[in-house]
Amino acid sequence: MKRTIKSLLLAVLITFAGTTSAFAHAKVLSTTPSAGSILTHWPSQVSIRFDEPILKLSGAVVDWAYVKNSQGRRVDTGNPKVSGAFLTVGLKSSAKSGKYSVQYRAVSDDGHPVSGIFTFVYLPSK
Ligand SMILES: [Cu+2]
Repeated sequence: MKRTIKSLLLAVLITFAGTTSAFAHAKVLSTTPSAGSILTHWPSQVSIRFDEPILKLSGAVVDWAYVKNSQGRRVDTGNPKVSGAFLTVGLKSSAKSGKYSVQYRAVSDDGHPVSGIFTFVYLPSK
């Protein structure tokens, strides 16, 4: 019991001690579509999978994801959904061939934001 309290205290101390916390916050495990992929079919959504549940605050937008075409126009439908370790945003129903970028930000359970960007190419088969 005492040991548990000690390690808890230690954990708290470490958390507040440094800017580079030893406690890893959420990392991206995979994305759908995957980064750098070439798609022949336009997906209905884009999702980012983290290694732990991400924070969801009602009434505050802390997690977001934008999908843009090469002209910088958004092709997502907005209002990304957070479900456990997944951040998902729907896409508009059709798109032109080209390169698309996905930019996202999510907040870890520990309150640290995690952001990133990746691209995929849409090249419909004729
Ligand atoms: Cu963290």
